[in-house]
Amino acid sequence: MDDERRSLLLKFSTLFPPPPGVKLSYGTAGFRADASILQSTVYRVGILAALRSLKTKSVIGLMITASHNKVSDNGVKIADPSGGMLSQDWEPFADQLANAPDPETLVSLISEFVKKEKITFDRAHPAEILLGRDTRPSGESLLEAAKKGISSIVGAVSYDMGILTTPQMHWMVRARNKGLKATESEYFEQLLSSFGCLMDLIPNKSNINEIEDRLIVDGANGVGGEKLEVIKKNLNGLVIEVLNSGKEGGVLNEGVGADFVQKEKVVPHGFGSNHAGIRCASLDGDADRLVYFAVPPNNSSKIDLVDGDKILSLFALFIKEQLSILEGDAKGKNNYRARLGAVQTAYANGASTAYLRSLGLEVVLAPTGVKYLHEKAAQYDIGIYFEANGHGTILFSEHFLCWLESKSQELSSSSEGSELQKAALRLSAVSKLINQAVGDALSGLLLVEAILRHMGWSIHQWNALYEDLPSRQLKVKVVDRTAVVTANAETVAVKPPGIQEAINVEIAKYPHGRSFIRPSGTEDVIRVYAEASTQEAADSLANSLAEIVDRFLGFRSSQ
Ligand code: G16
Repeated sequence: MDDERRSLLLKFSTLFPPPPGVKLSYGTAGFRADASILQSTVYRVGILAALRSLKTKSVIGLMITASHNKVSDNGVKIADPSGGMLSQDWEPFADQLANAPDPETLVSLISEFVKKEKITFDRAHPAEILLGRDTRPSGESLLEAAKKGISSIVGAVSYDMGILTTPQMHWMVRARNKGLKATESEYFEQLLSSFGCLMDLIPNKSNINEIEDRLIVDGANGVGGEKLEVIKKNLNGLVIEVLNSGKEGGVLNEGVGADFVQKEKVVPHGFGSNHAGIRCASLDGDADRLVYFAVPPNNSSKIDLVDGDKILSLFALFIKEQLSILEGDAKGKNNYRARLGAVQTAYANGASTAYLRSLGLEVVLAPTGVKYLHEKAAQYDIGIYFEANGHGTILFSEHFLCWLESKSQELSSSSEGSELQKAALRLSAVSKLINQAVGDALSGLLLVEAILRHMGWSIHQWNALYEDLPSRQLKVKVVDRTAVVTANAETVAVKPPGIQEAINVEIAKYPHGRSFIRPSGTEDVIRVYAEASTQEAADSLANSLAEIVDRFLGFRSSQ
């Protein structure tokens, strides 16, 4: 690195000293911590984004969000050229950058890395970074730190895309690198036109009249509700009412939002028995997660939760149906048997995995974090991945989309208006509606709504696809969460020694018991999951594991 670059880096980095005594890690979805200690980290991630752009000669995204975390937290993550998460082989460098104790160490780390990765500085091809943030009050000043980090690399340019959902940022980066226009209006346009196309293809239009056309959405007091307000008036056949939009004075993710609804299984703030019988959905703070729920008519705060596993099941059923229609083209010249697979995590309810297998799908497990699920889903012609918490999407391979395109052409001349042609058109519309870069609550919601109308199903009929095994999730604060190390897609704890044996003894006490622990990658806690044949048994198994965590790791307090 030449002297001009070195001195610019040194000059700016002295303005962003790291917080003393804090060690941060890139984690499940980027760096997350209390916003007050993140200036230096975000500044350094700005540098990282510029280097990543130079290395890949592509546009990179930098998003400031802490998604489901409390409002006082914030975070930062990178969207790679494909629109997916930062390549995992750059995560150790991200950790080193964030934790470099002083400007000199930081600059020599960067220098060595630039050399090792053969990153070249070419004034004709500067680094380009799209910037976005969610609605957190700390976002604005953190964005300034990111801009400083980017401009610490000579010639790098950033474009502030404003307040966005995280999936919008991933979508924009993907679109830009494909040479397409990538503004928010193009994103909305793609969602609206593909949703409209699916609605036009509904086989029995009377289905639409049989189901409630109203959907009440809990916006988590975050960015998702705001964006839904923009598009809702253009959705024919769907009436959306947004509660907890953030305008009513509620706090982001506090007693609201997909994480709260899925974990606590109670109505979010603002919902009550007046919503009984109406389909309800909940987004998380940056609208990358989606769950549905129904409020029971009996004034109880408990809800019927329709989680990410059920969204996955609904999508799988619909796609399988369309593929089966196409596979039945007896006269077709250009037939193909697509490989359809589902990816879940250890949190997936056992009943959902059994249901997906009963549909004939291959089901594989990945560790928590969409970066792991996405990678596995990309190995199929159509790979559907979902975490139980509502984070997921459907990936279509280029190979499959090329085949679908040529099949559609064949059908448009041989079978215009046939069921075969409609199946091809539906799959093509799904591939445009559903975000190919990352899980997206807005596009997921529109796909759920279109499929429910296609099936003529109420939320209760959808929920009855299978019955969830009772489960419980807890989080336990410990002194050092990194003391827990897991294997086999987080189903086994290999460290600290002896903990898995203690867990096994507890699990053996419960019929159909299944349970695991894992360190969170977004909060400073150990997570506990338990499943058993009754709710009491699942609660008791989860509590026993929390006590084991306490015994092995030093308990502070549980929530
Ligand atoms: C992020 C990740 C998800 C993950 C969740 C919880 O979600 O994108 O894949 O399931 O964190 O992770 P952990 O259990 O490690 O804390 P979000 O919506 O917060 O970005």
